[in-house]
Amino acid sequence: MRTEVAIIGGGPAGLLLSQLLNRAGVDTVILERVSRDHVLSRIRAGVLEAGTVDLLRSAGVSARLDREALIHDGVVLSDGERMVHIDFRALTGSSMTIYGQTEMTADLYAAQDAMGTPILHEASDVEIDDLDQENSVVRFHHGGDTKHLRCRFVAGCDGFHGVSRRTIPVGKRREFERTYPFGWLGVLAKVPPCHDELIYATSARGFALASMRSKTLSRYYIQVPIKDRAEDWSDAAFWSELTRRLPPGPAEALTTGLAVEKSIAPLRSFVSEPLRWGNLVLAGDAAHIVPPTGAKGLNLAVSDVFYLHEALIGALKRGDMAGIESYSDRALRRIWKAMRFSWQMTMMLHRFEGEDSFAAAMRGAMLEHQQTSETARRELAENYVGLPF
Ligand code: FAS
Ligand code: PHB
Repeated sequence: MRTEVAIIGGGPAGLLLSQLLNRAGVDTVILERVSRDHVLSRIRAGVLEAGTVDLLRSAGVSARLDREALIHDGVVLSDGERMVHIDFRALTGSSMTIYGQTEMTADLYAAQDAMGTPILHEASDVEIDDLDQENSVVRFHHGGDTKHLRCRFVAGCDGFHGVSRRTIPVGKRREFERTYPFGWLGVLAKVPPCHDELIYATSARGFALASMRSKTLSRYYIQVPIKDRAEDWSDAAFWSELTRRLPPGPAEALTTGLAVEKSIAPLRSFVSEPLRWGNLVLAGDAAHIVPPTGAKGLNLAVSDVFYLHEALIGALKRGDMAGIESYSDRALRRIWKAMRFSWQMTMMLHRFEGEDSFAAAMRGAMLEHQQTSETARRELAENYVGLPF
């Protein structure tokens, strides 16, 4: 088998990169470890930056999003008493789009099918060789056979647990990590949202987030100890705890119901540098992980893809390697700023086991400052809606 770009991973990063490259006349093959149904069963991100929507539009995959998505001009930060509105539109002129990652991924699969792009699901034992040669080889098992895919570039879009990052020699990788002693227990329920915008709530009992997918489908999270298991939480226990962490108005407005999905996501800050090793280039969770507190994970994968698709088209269509040579530094500049924002939102809103009264006082002072300073709100809004690509 031969292609120009072998893409490891059929999640949002791999699919969007493939779609953009195919539209520019660059051939790709996508190798995905699990079935398509498994990829589409994942409930993950739900909030898209304007830059993400723009890139989806230029990739020709925004028709359903334009029909179905909600546009939000702000979010609410709250503690037991206060609800502080961060008005994106007034502060930045931008807004956020509510559209599930699952829907975005389904739209990308449909577009790639229409392109006739080879997407090999349940491809296993992927190994990447000859990254220092003119052409590289990706070896893998599929359909009972061992296959070899020759290619000019390999795009590692295989997430945190993928093989791509680990193909870069460990002595050549610089890794930065912060793990948090708690996770987010997330529930998806077919109930109307309790508020018209997202609420990031800090409380003495821990963090909670009221989000949504539509006006009839809500997504809620509560901070739980990292040792908790989703099956230990009944729906009733979840709704009761969420109600105690939300501010009074939304808590009273909360509609509870059957959890159609319930899972715990660990929180981690992680960056691996560089994003390139010979013909291998990393994008998305394969290179970095942010805690979801800043709604940056998916959006950061998209900005990586924005830089990477330009670089690959330059190299393959014009023989210009400048974009490939500068890709890692260019993407990392935006990655680190999103990493900082996501870390700060996590530290500012979560309660740490055994913390002293000073830490709680700092959270209170943070919210007070957001409430009284337009400058503080503008800084938060600028990062939340997404820094320029
Ligand atoms: P992905 O992990 O989505 O996709 C990688 C793909 O590669 C997967 O389909 C995987 O099966 C495949 N793969 C792995 N190893 C392979 C191999 N060896 N060979 C072939 N294929 C392989 N972000 C937010 O903004 N908000 C959220 O609320 C949020 N919640 C999340 C909850 C969870 C449980 C997780 C894990 C992530 C969450 N994220 C959230 C972040 C998430 O949205 C990611 O940022 C986004 O999925 C990144 O997309 P990709 O880089 O494509 O990685
Ligand atoms: C979600 O709706 O899943 C969501 C929204 C905002 C976040 C994290 C998750 O910061």
